[in-house]
Amino acid sequence: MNAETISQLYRERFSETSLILVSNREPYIHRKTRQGIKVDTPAGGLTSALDPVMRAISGTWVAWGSGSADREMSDAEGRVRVPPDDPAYTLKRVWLDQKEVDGFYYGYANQALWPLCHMLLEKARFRARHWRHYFEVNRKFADAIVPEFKTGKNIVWIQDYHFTVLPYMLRTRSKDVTIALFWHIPWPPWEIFRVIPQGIEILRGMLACDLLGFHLHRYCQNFLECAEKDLGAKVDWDKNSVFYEGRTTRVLPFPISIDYDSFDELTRKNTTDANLIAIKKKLNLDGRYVGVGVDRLDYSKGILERVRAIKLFFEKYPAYREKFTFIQIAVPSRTKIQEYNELKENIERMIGDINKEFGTGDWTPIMYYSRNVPHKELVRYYRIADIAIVSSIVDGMNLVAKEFIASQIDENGVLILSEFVGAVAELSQALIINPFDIESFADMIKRGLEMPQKEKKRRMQKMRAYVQTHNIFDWIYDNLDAVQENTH
Ligand code: GDG
Repeated sequence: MNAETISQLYRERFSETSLILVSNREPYIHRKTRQGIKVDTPAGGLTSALDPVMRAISGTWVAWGSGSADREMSDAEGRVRVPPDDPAYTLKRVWLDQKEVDGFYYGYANQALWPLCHMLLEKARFRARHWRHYFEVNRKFADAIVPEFKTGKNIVWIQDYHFTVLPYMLRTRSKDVTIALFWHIPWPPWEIFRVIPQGIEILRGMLACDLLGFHLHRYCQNFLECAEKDLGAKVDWDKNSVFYEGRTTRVLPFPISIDYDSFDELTRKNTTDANLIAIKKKLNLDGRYVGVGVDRLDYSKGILERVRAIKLFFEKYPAYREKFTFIQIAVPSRTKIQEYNELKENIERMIGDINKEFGTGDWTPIMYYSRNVPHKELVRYYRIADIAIVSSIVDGMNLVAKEFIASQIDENGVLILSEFVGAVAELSQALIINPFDIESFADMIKRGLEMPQKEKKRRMQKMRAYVQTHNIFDWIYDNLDAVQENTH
């Protein structure tokens, strides 16, 4: 599948069905700048992959209007036609004040649900006022969505953990609408989930959906167990479905992926020999092995564990000092939350100490960039790397691993991958590590750097073939296909 085939298919299939897509982040953000109003498109793979689909079927996208010029550019109902230069569908913005953003987004979504689902209970904060804002924001979204229902069939496709109670709110207002929700992070085992005080409301809210999607079968099983144990819902384990309050919800796995072709193409365009020579020269990497890590700065990504393993690698294998440089790109994220700031400080301190201990006048062991790097630049780092390290301690899927693979156009890179990321099930040709076992982790870095050329190619070819044929458009197709089976 690619953007064009899927768009063609859906133009026909959705001719009598309206699709309303719901996400926290919007696909187009209007920002005031000194030079006037500018439009940003978030770099996220999902928004850019869904955009052509929404254009083809002329749907409605409902999201939080977060840009400083968003109100100015929208009508009284928050609607604006997008893409701005070639309008094809409607973006409906929901307005949130600072208190709501703090409670709903920074509070409940990212300090309660995020750590809970990543099984890091010591980081979870369950505050009643955060829950109140979360609930109210979900209601605001419901108020924005209902007027968009058209006569005929309506499908609402909700993205992520920001909207657990929204399905129930929509269902109470319309029995006929088809509702699906895709959950982008892990779903924890019942023993963990039961800790959250609002567990019942959350499960009940989600079971108003016709379809619930998770990355992995295991997350589906965890969800079904919670529904059975906490709600007493009737679970059909063979059919992956739950019967609750007179309706059936199917709970299915859809492993997400990336726009492989775009990544491959972006790499071919932006990583000419001249580009790569220039970047290596600029960073003083000539004649050295290079490793790369790219992450949103989040405690689930195992950045500290990675840095510890690299330190041990230099201790155990001193011959690699001055011969190997690791480049860590860590995009600041959720910086209003103290936990995230502390993590940033810890990472920076640890890298500083390592650079002081091992570095020389001519060589920095770990180069650290704490900023958003545009994708066309990111692929250059992926290309100059002999190894990429993804060492999350828990991760729903992890798209960086798949992006690294798509950018290995010469099939030379080695992927070192944590056994705790969802993507590991599909990428068995990676070198698999346990990020907590730093001895073996350090040894695996050495193995990656010393892997014979033939083996590198054999492994990378297999993974590239897999990601190419299991891309983001296949994922969209599988989701919408399953949703359409459920349309009322
Ligand atoms: C959640 C789940 C699941 C990173 N740095 C830069 C940059 N990035 C982009 C990457 C990649 C994305 O951010 C990160 O995606 P991940 O999948 O690794 O992680 P989360 O953000 O935590 O996403 C995850 C995902 O949802 C999808 O369902 O896979 O498990 O946690 O696309 O390229 N992009 C740019 N500059 C950077 O510096 N442009």
